[in-house]
Amino acid sequence: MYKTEIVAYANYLPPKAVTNDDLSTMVETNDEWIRTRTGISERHVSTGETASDLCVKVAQKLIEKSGISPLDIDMLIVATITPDFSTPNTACLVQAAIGADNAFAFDLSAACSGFVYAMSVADKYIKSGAAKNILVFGSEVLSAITDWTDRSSCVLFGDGAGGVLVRASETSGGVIAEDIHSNGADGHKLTGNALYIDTPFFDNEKQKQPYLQMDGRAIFTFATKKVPQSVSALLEKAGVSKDDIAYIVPHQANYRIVEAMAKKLDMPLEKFFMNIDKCGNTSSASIPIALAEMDEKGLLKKGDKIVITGFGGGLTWGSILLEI
Ligand code: B82
Repeated sequence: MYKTEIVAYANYLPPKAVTNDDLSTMVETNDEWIRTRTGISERHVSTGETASDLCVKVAQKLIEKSGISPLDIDMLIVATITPDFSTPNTACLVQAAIGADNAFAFDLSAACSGFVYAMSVADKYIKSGAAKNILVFGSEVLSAITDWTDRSSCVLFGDGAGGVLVRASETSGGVIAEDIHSNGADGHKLTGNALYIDTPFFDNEKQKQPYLQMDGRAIFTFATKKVPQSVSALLEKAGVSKDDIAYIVPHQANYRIVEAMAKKLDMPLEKFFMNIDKCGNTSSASIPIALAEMDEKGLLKKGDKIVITGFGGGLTWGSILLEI
């Protein structure tokens, strides 16, 4: 059976950075309040770039870093909750832009767990022998579904994309184990961009709900309970001890969530990679953006074991053990 090896990492943030001070001129908030509650100092926002545009930038870097011919790419998966269109899917737009003419391409919707889910899918295609080279992305333009008049939510989100090239390998390493879950019954606790039906056949009396909305307390409790459980279950399945993990790369939702997770797992906070200060919460993009930054900084060392763990709307959550 093949192994799913990550051969290249890349990310792309739109150039416009919006600081907490910038936001304090738009809504009643301030830098100290935002930093102490979330860990965020600034976020990048699109000035017109769509989720596919961000992915194309990432794909070009992945192609350059790995030397792969676009014609050798078998499959593209884009995890996103902010696709350019309902159809064509974002991944097809990326396929066309990079000339991956032999690939098939689709989007995956699992909110902030999207990249973990997409890696799980890619892993199955590789392990079955159905695909050899796959581009896996997380890409979001959350600014388009953010209520910029709501001080409790507009300070949280950012735009960006990250991705990896995974390849069928016969050597050791790659995706070792996974632990993935959903709980649709609590889905209403974190929602965004509801389909609005108002037609000649139905006069909708409700308001449109285009924006991200969340029951902060409830999902904080969900994340700090379920994610440590998932990481523990993952390590137990794989027979790997916490001490053998070089880094945990969590979805960058909120600094305080990660602090609580570290405490519950009884692991040092330094093992949890964080870059929320510069990016905010970029949903499905946050883990691959973090991985590419870690790669650039030389933190991903051959043979090291790391855990990526996502949690978000759905509700969805899941963890994957990777050997670099
Ligand atoms: S919060 O409710 O305002 N809070 C926790 C009590 C502040 C410390 C809050 C804030 Br601010 C930001 C994020 C969350 C949160 O719980 N986020 C998530 C939880 C689960 C899954 C995804 C997320 C996410 O934000 O992406 C709470």
